[in-house]
Amino acid sequence: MSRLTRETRETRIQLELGAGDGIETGDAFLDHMLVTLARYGDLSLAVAAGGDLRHHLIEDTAIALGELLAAETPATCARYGHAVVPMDEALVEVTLDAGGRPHFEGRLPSGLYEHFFRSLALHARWTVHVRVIRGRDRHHVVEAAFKALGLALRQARREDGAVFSTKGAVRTEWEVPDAG
Ligand SMILES: [Mn+2]
Repeated sequence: MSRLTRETRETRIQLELGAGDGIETGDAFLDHMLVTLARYGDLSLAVAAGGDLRHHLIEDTAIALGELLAAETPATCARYGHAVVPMDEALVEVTLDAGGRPHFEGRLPSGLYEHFFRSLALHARWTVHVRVIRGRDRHHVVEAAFKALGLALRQARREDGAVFSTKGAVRTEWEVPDAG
């Protein structure tokens, strides 16, 4: 099990991965999305978080989770993941490369959650492409995006026994940074 605590004057985020249980951020929709990501991504994730503003809480949770996943994804992972998830009228595709190339492409109908996806991708050192194929209900579109990300990262983080790169390396080892 690994832990990460990130504390600033704006937020305090505590994460546990591997044997974690319980997600409590004080924001019901963020909790709902993190529970979804953990379930679809096969992450035993615990989150205890709080902050001054919803924007800071969502952004800093994404940063902390990205840093923890960067440290806890094996260099010999399958690296790529892809999923297309329907949720009623919404249909969202996520394509993921966990090979140490931080990049985000895509639009979500929520600035806060587009920011979450970008912060998570950059801090996890993933390439993430999100494509909203269709959808009218913002809740459905964002939730389908979290489900698709979870399924994609479940594939990408799976141990594959060898480094999947023509360069022979996907990244060097990363330390989990200190809070701040
Ligand atoms: Mn829902």
